[in-house]
Amino acid sequence: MKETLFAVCLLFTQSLMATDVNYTSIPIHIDGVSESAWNNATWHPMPYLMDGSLPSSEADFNGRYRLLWDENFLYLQANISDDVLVDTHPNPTVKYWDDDALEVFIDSDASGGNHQFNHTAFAYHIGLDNQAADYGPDKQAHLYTEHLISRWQRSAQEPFDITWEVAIKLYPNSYQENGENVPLTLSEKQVIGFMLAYCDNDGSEVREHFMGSHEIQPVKGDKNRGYIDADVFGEIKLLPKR
Ligand SMILES: [Ca+2]
Ligand SMILES: [Ca+2]
Ligand SMILES: [Ca+2]
Ligand SMILES: [Ca+2]
Repeated sequence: MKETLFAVCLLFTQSLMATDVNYTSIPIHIDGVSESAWNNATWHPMPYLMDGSLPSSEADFNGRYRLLWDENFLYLQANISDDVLVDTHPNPTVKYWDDDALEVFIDSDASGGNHQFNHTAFAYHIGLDNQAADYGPDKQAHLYTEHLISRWQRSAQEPFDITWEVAIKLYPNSYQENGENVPLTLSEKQVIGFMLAYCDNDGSEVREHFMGSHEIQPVKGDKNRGYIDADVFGEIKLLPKR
Protein backbone atom coordinates (compact mmCIF):
# COMPACT_ATOMS: atom_id res chain seq x y z
CA MET A 1 0.00 0.00 0.00
CA LYS A 2 2.86 2.32 0.93
CA GLU A 3 4.59 1.45 -2.33
CA THR A 4 1.43 2.18 -4.32
CA LEU A 5 1.04 5.54 -2.60
CA PHE A 6 4.68 6.37 -3.32
CA ALA A 7 4.26 5.43 -6.99
CA VAL A 8 1.13 7.59 -7.29
CA CYS A 9 2.92 10.54 -5.63
CA LEU A 10 5.92 10.09 -7.95
CA LEU A 11 3.66 10.03 -11.00
CA PHE A 12 1.85 13.15 -9.77
CA THR A 13 5.14 14.97 -9.15
CA GLN A 14 6.45 13.95 -12.56
CA SER A 15 3.30 15.24 -14.22
CA LEU A 16 3.77 18.64 -12.57
CA MET A 17 7.43 18.96 -13.50
CA ALA A 18 8.37 20.33 -16.88
CA THR A 19 11.27 18.70 -18.69
CA ASP A 20 14.10 21.16 -19.34
CA VAL A 21 15.23 21.72 -22.92
CA ASN A 22 18.65 23.25 -23.66
CA TYR A 23 19.24 26.00 -26.23
CA THR A 24 21.49 25.36 -29.21
CA SER A 25 23.40 28.24 -30.78
CA ILE A 26 24.23 25.98 -33.75
CA PRO A 27 21.13 25.06 -35.79
CA ILE A 28 20.64 21.30 -36.06
CA HIS A 29 21.22 19.85 -39.51
CA ILE A 30 18.19 17.69 -40.23
CA ASP A 31 19.76 14.75 -42.00
CA GLY A 32 19.18 11.71 -39.75
CA VAL A 33 22.81 11.89 -38.61
CA SER A 34 23.69 12.94 -35.07
CA GLU A 35 26.03 15.88 -34.47
CA SER A 36 27.95 17.18 -31.47
CA ALA A 37 25.26 19.76 -30.57
CA TRP A 38 23.09 16.86 -29.45
CA ASN A 39 25.57 16.13 -26.65
CA ASN A 40 23.90 19.03 -24.80
CA ALA A 41 20.55 17.23 -24.77
CA THR A 42 19.27 14.57 -22.36
CA TRP A 43 17.78 11.27 -23.54
CA HIS A 44 14.24 10.42 -22.44
CA PRO A 45 12.56 7.00 -22.81
CA MET A 46 9.33 5.96 -24.60
CA PRO A 47 8.19 3.07 -22.39
CA TYR A 48 4.42 3.62 -22.08
CA LEU A 49 1.80 1.58 -23.93
CA MET A 50 -1.11 3.64 -25.28
CA ASP A 51 -2.76 1.14 -27.64
CA GLY A 52 -2.28 -2.42 -28.88
CA SER A 53 0.12 -4.75 -27.08
CA LEU A 54 3.53 -4.28 -25.54
CA PRO A 55 6.45 -4.95 -27.91
CA SER A 56 7.79 -8.50 -27.62
CA SER A 57 11.42 -7.38 -27.36
CA GLU A 58 13.71 -4.38 -27.67
CA ALA A 59 14.26 -5.40 -31.29
CA ASP A 60 10.49 -5.21 -31.92
CA PHE A 61 10.41 -1.67 -30.57
CA ASN A 62 12.61 0.46 -28.42
CA GLY A 63 12.63 4.24 -28.46
CA ARG A 64 14.22 7.24 -26.84
CA TYR A 65 14.42 10.91 -27.73
CA ARG A 66 16.09 14.21 -26.92
CA LEU A 67 15.22 17.85 -27.56
CA LEU A 68 16.94 21.19 -28.22
CA TRP A 69 15.60 24.60 -29.19
CA ASP A 70 16.48 27.84 -30.91
CA GLU A 71 14.38 30.83 -31.93
CA ASN A 72 13.02 29.10 -35.05
CA PHE A 73 12.58 25.47 -34.14
CA LEU A 74 12.04 22.85 -31.49
CA TYR A 75 14.52 20.13 -32.50
CA LEU A 76 13.77 16.47 -31.88
CA GLN A 77 16.09 13.53 -32.28
CA ALA A 78 14.52 10.10 -31.82
CA ASN A 79 16.43 6.84 -31.76
CA ILE A 80 14.03 4.05 -32.75
CA SER A 81 14.60 0.31 -33.01
CA ASP A 82 11.96 -1.49 -35.07
CA ASP A 83 12.32 -4.98 -36.53
CA VAL A 84 9.97 -4.46 -39.51
CA LEU A 85 9.38 -1.16 -41.30
CA VAL A 86 5.86 -0.86 -42.73
CA ASP A 87 4.30 1.85 -44.88
CA THR A 88 1.46 0.26 -46.83
CA HIS A 89 -0.92 3.23 -47.22
CA PRO A 90 0.47 5.36 -50.06
CA ASN A 91 -1.92 8.23 -49.32
CA PRO A 92 -0.41 9.93 -46.24
CA THR A 93 -3.85 11.09 -45.03
CA VAL A 94 -5.33 7.56 -44.99
CA LYS A 95 -4.91 5.41 -41.86
CA TYR A 96 -1.52 6.96 -41.27
CA TRP A 97 -1.61 5.68 -37.68
CA ASP A 98 -1.59 2.09 -38.98
CA ASP A 99 1.75 2.55 -40.72
CA ASP A 100 5.01 2.97 -38.82
CA ALA A 101 4.96 6.61 -37.80
CA LEU A 102 6.63 8.96 -35.38
CA GLU A 103 3.89 10.97 -33.69
CA VAL A 104 4.86 14.35 -32.25
CA PHE A 105 2.34 16.06 -29.99
CA ILE A 106 2.82 19.82 -29.62
CA ASP A 107 0.82 22.38 -27.67
CA SER A 108 2.84 25.58 -28.16
CA ASP A 109 1.48 27.39 -25.07
CA ALA A 110 0.54 24.33 -22.98
CA SER A 111 -3.07 25.51 -23.09
CA GLY A 112 -4.26 21.89 -22.91
CA GLY A 113 -7.82 20.84 -23.71
CA ASN A 114 -9.52 19.14 -26.64
CA HIS A 115 -7.62 19.67 -29.89
CA GLN A 116 -8.99 16.86 -32.07
CA PHE A 117 -10.66 19.16 -34.60
CA ASN A 118 -8.99 22.47 -33.83
CA HIS A 119 -5.42 23.75 -33.81
CA THR A 120 -4.87 24.69 -30.18
CA ALA A 121 -2.46 21.74 -30.36
CA PHE A 122 -1.17 19.39 -33.07
CA ALA A 123 -0.58 15.65 -33.30
CA TYR A 124 1.83 15.36 -36.21
CA HIS A 125 1.90 11.79 -37.52
CA ILE A 126 5.17 11.73 -39.45
CA GLY A 127 5.23 8.79 -41.83
CA LEU A 128 8.26 6.95 -43.15
CA ASP A 129 8.02 9.26 -46.19
CA ASN A 130 8.48 12.27 -43.84
CA GLN A 131 4.99 13.67 -44.53
CA ALA A 132 3.02 14.84 -41.48
CA ALA A 133 -0.75 14.40 -41.09
CA ASP A 134 -3.32 15.50 -38.49
CA TYR A 135 -7.03 16.24 -38.35
CA GLY A 136 -8.27 19.69 -39.27
CA PRO A 137 -11.37 21.64 -38.15
CA ASP A 138 -13.36 20.03 -41.02
CA LYS A 139 -12.83 16.67 -39.26
CA GLN A 140 -10.74 15.48 -42.22
CA ALA A 141 -7.07 14.51 -42.19
CA HIS A 142 -4.71 17.01 -43.79
CA LEU A 143 -1.01 17.30 -44.35
CA TYR A 144 0.94 19.79 -42.24
CA THR A 145 4.32 18.76 -43.59
CA GLU A 146 5.35 22.40 -44.05
CA HIS A 147 5.30 22.81 -40.24
CA LEU A 148 8.39 20.68 -39.91
CA ILE A 149 11.50 19.27 -41.51
CA SER A 150 11.91 15.53 -41.02
CA ARG A 151 14.61 13.10 -42.07
CA TRP A 152 15.63 9.66 -40.80
CA GLN A 153 18.31 7.13 -41.59
CA ARG A 154 18.81 3.58 -40.44
CA SER A 155 21.90 1.65 -39.55
CA ALA A 156 23.12 -1.21 -41.73
CA GLN A 157 22.27 -3.89 -39.17
CA GLU A 158 18.92 -5.43 -38.25
CA PRO A 159 16.80 -4.67 -36.30
CA PHE A 160 16.49 -1.33 -37.94
CA ASP A 161 18.17 1.24 -35.74
CA ILE A 162 16.82 4.60 -36.84
CA THR A 163 18.11 8.07 -36.12
CA TRP A 164 15.19 10.39 -36.82
CA GLU A 165 15.64 14.16 -36.72
CA VAL A 166 12.81 16.70 -36.86
CA ALA A 167 12.83 20.50 -36.72
CA ILE A 168 9.37 21.68 -35.70
CA LYS A 169 7.86 25.15 -36.10
CA LEU A 170 5.37 26.13 -33.43
CA TYR A 171 2.11 27.97 -34.08
CA PRO A 172 -0.20 29.91 -31.76
CA ASN A 173 -3.72 28.83 -30.75
CA SER A 174 -5.01 31.31 -33.35
CA TYR A 175 -3.68 29.13 -36.21
CA GLN A 176 -6.13 29.28 -39.12
CA GLU A 177 -6.60 26.44 -41.58
CA ASN A 178 -5.62 27.79 -45.03
CA GLY A 179 -4.74 31.14 -43.41
CA GLU A 180 -1.58 33.22 -43.33
CA ASN A 181 0.03 31.66 -40.28
CA VAL A 182 3.29 32.96 -38.86
CA PRO A 183 5.31 30.52 -36.73
CA LEU A 184 6.14 31.61 -33.19
CA THR A 185 9.59 32.89 -32.31
CA LEU A 186 10.62 30.65 -29.44
CA SER A 187 11.91 32.26 -26.28
CA GLU A 188 13.52 31.15 -23.04
CA LYS A 189 11.28 30.04 -20.18
CA GLN A 190 8.53 29.19 -22.67
CA VAL A 191 6.50 26.20 -21.49
CA ILE A 192 5.23 23.88 -24.23
CA GLY A 193 2.96 20.86 -24.09
CA PHE A 194 4.88 17.91 -25.56
CA MET A 195 4.61 14.17 -25.97
CA LEU A 196 6.20 11.69 -28.38
CA ALA A 197 4.95 8.33 -29.62
CA TYR A 198 5.71 5.66 -32.20
CA CYS A 199 3.05 3.74 -34.11
CA ASP A 200 4.62 0.32 -34.75
CA ASN A 201 3.11 -1.93 -37.40
CA ASP A 202 5.08 -5.01 -38.42
CA GLY A 203 2.74 -6.28 -41.13
CA SER A 204 -0.66 -6.54 -39.46
CA GLU A 205 -3.93 -4.95 -40.61
CA VAL A 206 -3.62 -2.37 -37.83
CA ARG A 207 -0.72 -1.11 -35.77
CA GLU A 208 0.49 -3.55 -33.16
CA HIS A 209 2.13 -1.28 -30.59
CA PHE A 210 1.53 2.39 -29.87
CA MET A 211 4.27 3.43 -27.48
CA GLY A 212 4.72 6.83 -25.90
CA SER A 213 6.86 9.02 -23.71
CA HIS A 214 4.24 9.82 -21.09
CA GLU A 215 2.00 7.73 -18.85
CA ILE A 216 -1.65 8.32 -19.77
CA GLN A 217 -4.44 8.05 -17.22
CA PRO A 218 -7.04 5.90 -19.01
CA VAL A 219 -10.58 7.10 -19.72
CA LYS A 220 -12.88 4.05 -19.64
CA GLY A 221 -9.81 1.91 -20.21
CA ASP A 222 -8.62 3.99 -23.18
CA LYS A 223 -5.08 5.40 -23.09
CA ASN A 224 -5.10 6.51 -26.73
CA ARG A 225 -6.01 10.07 -25.72
CA GLY A 226 -3.19 12.18 -27.15
CA TYR A 227 -4.77 12.88 -30.54
CA ILE A 228 -7.87 14.20 -28.77
CA ASP A 229 -6.85 15.80 -25.49
CA ALA A 230 -3.76 17.98 -24.98
CA ASP A 231 -4.20 17.67 -21.19
CA VAL A 232 -2.44 14.30 -21.37
CA PHE A 233 0.76 15.78 -22.85
CA GLY A 234 3.75 16.42 -20.64
CA GLU A 235 5.37 19.83 -20.40
CA ILE A 236 8.78 21.02 -21.54
CA LYS A 237 10.46 24.27 -20.56
CA LEU A 238 12.97 26.10 -22.76
CA LEU A 239 16.06 26.87 -20.70
CA PRO A 240 17.89 30.22 -21.02
CA LYS A 241 20.73 30.55 -23.55
CA ARG A 242 24.18 29.87 -22.15
CA1 LIG B 1 21.83 15.95 -37.83
CA1 LIG C 1 8.26 -3.69 -34.51
CA1 LIG D 1 -2.28 25.54 -27.31
CA1 LIG E 1 7.28 -1.58 -37.53
